[in-house]
Amino acid sequence: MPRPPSSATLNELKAAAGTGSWFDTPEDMAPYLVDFRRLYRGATPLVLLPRTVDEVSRILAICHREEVAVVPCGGNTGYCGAATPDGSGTQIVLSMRRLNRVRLLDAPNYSMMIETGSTLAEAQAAARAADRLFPLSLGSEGTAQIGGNLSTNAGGTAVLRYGMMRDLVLGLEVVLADGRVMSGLKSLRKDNTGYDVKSLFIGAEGTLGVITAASLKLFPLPAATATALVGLDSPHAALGLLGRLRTAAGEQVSTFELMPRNAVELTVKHVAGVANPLSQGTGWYVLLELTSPNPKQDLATVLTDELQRAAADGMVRDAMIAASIAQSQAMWKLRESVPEAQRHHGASLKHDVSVPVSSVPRLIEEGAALVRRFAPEGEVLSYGHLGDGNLHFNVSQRPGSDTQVFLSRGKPLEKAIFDLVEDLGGSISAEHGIGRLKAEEFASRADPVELALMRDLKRALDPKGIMNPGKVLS
Ligand code: 2HG
Ligand code: ZN
Repeated sequence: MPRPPSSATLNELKAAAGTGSWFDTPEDMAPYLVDFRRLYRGATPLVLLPRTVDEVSRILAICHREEVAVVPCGGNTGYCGAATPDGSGTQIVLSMRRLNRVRLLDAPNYSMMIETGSTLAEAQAAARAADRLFPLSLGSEGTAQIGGNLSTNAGGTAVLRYGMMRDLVLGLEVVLADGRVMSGLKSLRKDNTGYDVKSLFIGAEGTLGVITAASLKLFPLPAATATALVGLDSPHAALGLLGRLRTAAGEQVSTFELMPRNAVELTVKHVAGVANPLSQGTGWYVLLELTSPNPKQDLATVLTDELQRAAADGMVRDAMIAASIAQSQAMWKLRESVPEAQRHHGASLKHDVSVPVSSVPRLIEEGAALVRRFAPEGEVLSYGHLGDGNLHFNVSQRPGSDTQVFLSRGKPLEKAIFDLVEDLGGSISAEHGIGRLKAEEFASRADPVELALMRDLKRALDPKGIMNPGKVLS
């Protein structure tokens, strides 16, 4: 069991981080004590901001020796409270934001070694400067850090084509709980030397060690793009369109995002500068994008043909293909502003879940019936990454209803939604992780053998239980 740090230990930790690399005043520490969704508030005696791997290693060696708990923190954009300390005031916060250099960009190898305090946008920009694409893409990319993306195995809007963060990793450098450094920064596509140890730290949310640098896969930069906003009658029709596009354009289909009419309407209402370019007021919308590295590829024609065929078959009601970069950006803004619009609209209950792509329409339909039964003060706002089966099955408070009553429906509704997701062969956390928010549900639903293995791994890698206690494994 971790214990409170003595003042001598706190001084030793400050010395290990170096001059100017720590905060201990309430004003400086405040941003580290609350999570992005304001679900959790914590306390800490010290925030450390190391600049080098050696400093991280020294800090963890001290914490291990003294049995002091450590909470690693990236951009603090997570949805599950994984980067917030508990209320005990005994856990040290380790901010990674100053560890943010690009160590090597190997364009012919299509890879990049980057420190994990870099933001996702910085990683994308470094790749772009070398005429390469780092494809992970999500709304919070200007703030979210590579370390958090790795630790939550982030997803976003390009998973259909490029996979999740885990799929984009070639190697990792990790400081273990006792301060030892695992130097696994290889940049190889083929490497069959024993167990895939690096994979353990991806999605571990800082409970096994601290990832300090990563070797990431890069791809050719798109030189042709076709973006469209499509209006349809149902998620079922959207699924049909996805199948047709994949047949016609294969892996050029890089984004396929589903939004219901109320999400589009709320976003136009609440977020400045957002408009709906379609006029027919359909029940559902899809934002889709095709990309190719070949500038001669006429993707707009491929897309027009397919949309026309789909319209003739009654699958598509309305559509607009962006005729300029500005129009494409406006379509993206509509989709990416949905979470912000939902925040403005009032209280919400969120369920980041996944099911096989083919089961998404059933999830939406049967989930809506559960909301009517368990949370009548709520209205469903289910949108997300249809292309990969990840739906944000969110519920917003109806205007005029009582917030406390609505929020009190959260637990029973979540249980019912998670039961449905399990029945459909899905996952209770698709891309946001477990953190503190879902630790209990995860423990009660995970396969017992798999959970026991996870606990064994935790004990083996962090025998004193100092790494982000209470997160992932309750
Ligand atoms: C998205 O896809 C994000 O926009 C946030 O994952 C989802 O706010 C949400 O529920
Ligand atoms: Zn998402």
